[in-house]
Amino acid sequence: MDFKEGNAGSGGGWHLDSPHSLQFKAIMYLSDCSAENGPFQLIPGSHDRGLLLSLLAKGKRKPGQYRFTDAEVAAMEGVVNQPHTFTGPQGTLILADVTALHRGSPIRAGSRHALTLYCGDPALGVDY
Ligand SMILES: O=C(O)CCC(=O)C(=O)O
Repeated sequence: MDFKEGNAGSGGGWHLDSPHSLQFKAIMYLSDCSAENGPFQLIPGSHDRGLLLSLLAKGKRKPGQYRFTDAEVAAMEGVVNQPHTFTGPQGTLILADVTALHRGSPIRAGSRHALTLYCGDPALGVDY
């Protein structure tokens, strides 16, 4: 991905891939990744189903909602943790539970190259 004014980053903003079935992604940076060029971010603990239910109960998430604006994530303050940002040199491999809230952060400058492997259980209808 290259910098473009107003870009939402890889993955198109904050989302979770599924709250129902276990899924993870393996992301390898093919270029150095700093805070500027779109590092992967994940909110620790946000895979917790109890937490997702408490967000529903507090009206901070709609049933079936998988995508969240920055403002919606900011409004979750006190319910979810601060995002963790994964910067690293070319060759860094990230294994992420993407039932948690995550995104590639918006690219502020330059570009980011990465290889992503989507992993899930075909028995649960996740057939990548
Ligand atoms: O590439 C990234 O940093 C995250 C991508 C992502 O979450 C997606 O493609 O759904």
